[in-house]
Amino acid sequence: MATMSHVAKVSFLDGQNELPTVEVNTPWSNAEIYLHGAHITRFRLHDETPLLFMSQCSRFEHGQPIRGGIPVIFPWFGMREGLGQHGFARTRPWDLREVLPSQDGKVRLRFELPPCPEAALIPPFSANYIVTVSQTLEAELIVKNEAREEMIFEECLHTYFEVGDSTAIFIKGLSGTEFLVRSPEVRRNKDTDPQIRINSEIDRIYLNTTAAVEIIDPRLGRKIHVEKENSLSTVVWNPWIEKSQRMPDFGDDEYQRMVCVESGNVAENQVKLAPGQTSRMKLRLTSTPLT
Ligand code: TA6
Repeated sequence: MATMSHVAKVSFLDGQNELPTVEVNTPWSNAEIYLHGAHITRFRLHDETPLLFMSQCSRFEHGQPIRGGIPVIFPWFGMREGLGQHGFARTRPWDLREVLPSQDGKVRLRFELPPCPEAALIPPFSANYIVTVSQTLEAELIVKNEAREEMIFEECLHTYFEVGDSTAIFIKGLSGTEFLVRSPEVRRNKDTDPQIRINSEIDRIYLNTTAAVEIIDPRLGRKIHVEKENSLSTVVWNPWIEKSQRMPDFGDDEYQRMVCVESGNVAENQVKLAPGQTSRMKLRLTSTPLT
């Protein structure tokens, strides 16, 4: 166990199924990241309920996504015929390249996606993921086009939030924004409600929005703040009853304690990078007590 400075501690541990993890303890918070998918599985402010939801039924297996936390979705969002759902970044092992504690107690970690067979599907690129743990959790996905041709991709930090009761929360920040739903058929709507409430399955891709989102949770007495940079899409998802029962790595009743508010660039907001160009999409999460 390495002590990186008197105010923060970084430990390298075996997680579930002996997958390697990095645990970060700061004066304000505790975080856990698996090298598998560079997957943040825990972020909690001391003496608070964890901010991120983790399924009790999650798999921790090579080639399988972890259910909960922040899956890194890249280089595509959704299903690709014969290629699977939500890209390959979340099911590959990433390399931990840097651990940078700072005297103010923050810890910054840089992960890099090493070459992998699936990467041959798209032009040469480099992908780095910077996680900064403090009173807030910051995650930044940095993609550089290393090819001599344009690179087009989708990206999404598919964040699962822990809530006291998903039917009691209010999600604010997306009112008046257009969104896509994809089932039973693709439809484009405009959200005219002042806030989102959950009382059935919801799976909406909000488009062309840079808005911060607030999840107001009266049951846990907190407000979760979801801020983003260089992201035009926000996805809101709760599987509800029937889909929860169909998901083998998700408990039948876990839809009651989670909501996904995901920050990315998907569908018509896909990213187009010229040769040598770099994109930097950033997410910042924290929570404050409901006064
Ligand atoms: O982000 C919403 C979504 O695209 C849903 O349609 C649902 O499939 C969810 O992602 C989870 O996908 P996964 O591949 O992790 O089961």
